[in-house]
Amino acid sequence: MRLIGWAIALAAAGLTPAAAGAQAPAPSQTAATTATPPAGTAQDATKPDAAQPAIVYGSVGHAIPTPGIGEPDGRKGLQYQVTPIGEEAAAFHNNWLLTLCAIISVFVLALLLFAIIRFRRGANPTPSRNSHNTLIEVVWTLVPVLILVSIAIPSIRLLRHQYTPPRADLTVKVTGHQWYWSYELPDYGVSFDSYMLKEANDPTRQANQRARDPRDGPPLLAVDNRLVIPAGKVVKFIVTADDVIHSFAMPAFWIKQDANPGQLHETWAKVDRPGVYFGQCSELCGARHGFMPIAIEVVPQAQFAEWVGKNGGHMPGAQPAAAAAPTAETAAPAANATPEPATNQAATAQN
Ligand SMILES: [Cu+2]
Repeated sequence: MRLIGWAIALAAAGLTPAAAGAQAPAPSQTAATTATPPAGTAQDATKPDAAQPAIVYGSVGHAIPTPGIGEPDGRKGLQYQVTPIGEEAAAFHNNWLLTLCAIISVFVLALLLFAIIRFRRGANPTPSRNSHNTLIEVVWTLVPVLILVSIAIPSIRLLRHQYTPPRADLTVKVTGHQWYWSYELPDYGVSFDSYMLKEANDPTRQANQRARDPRDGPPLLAVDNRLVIPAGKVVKFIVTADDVIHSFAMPAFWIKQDANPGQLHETWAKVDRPGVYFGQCSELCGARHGFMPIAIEVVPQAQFAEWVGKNGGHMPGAQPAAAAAPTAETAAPAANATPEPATNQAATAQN
């Protein structure tokens, strides 16, 4: 009996809140230690934040975003568009579709009010027995058809413009991962990963991850390594994923392209206005789906060349940079991009 008593006491001790409390941090610790640190930030895990190399805001890759452009600012409607396709689509939506919706809504409301008042029992005690009126029937068939045609023509024209891109000046391969993006500029020898910048007080932030500064961009949208593209050039995005389905979405460019494992999808953008633009993964891709933002910085051509050089790349025709480090970095994402069939199926099933 005494033995059983001891056994019960020991079991109870194992289940006390204190014991549970001691075990509780384990999952978060595991998550923190297994999370991949941001690659390419050249930050030393052994040094505290203060000892990390200072970021020069305003320099290429660290331009300060303009509030209200390329980021949500609480406005109703579409973000300010900076690509020809975005401008065409926004004009179609704002000038034609919204006007049409408003006219139809007001017309239907007016008809309803007229019928309710004019034909109420008090004003119209003996209802009409008419059941057909050829003219009205022709009108209410023909008018909606004409409305649909007036929507279809600009809509199909927009699709045609969107899917017949001009010749690309630059190709960027975009790969979605759980839960970050990686970018590769194959013609320039540049490839890197891009992670969301966590807030300073975020308990999941590692010692070697720098915290978000307001100059990096809004919370949940700022990233450690932005994709930098030249202004006024046609950029072709080859979009794919290496685990589950993600979606590469950049509202100010009118881009939303699914990133599927084992498939290459293509989209494009030509941005004339230099600036910083933010987007997000737009396909539910797992637990941290909401924490894999996209940040693209558009810069003049000279600054783009500077950024390529800084990232160990080279402009086409120029000799590759002497540093050997980027070569290894370039090889890593290529290996990641090779999809493993088994993982893929499991991943797709998850979606
Ligand atoms: Cu995703």
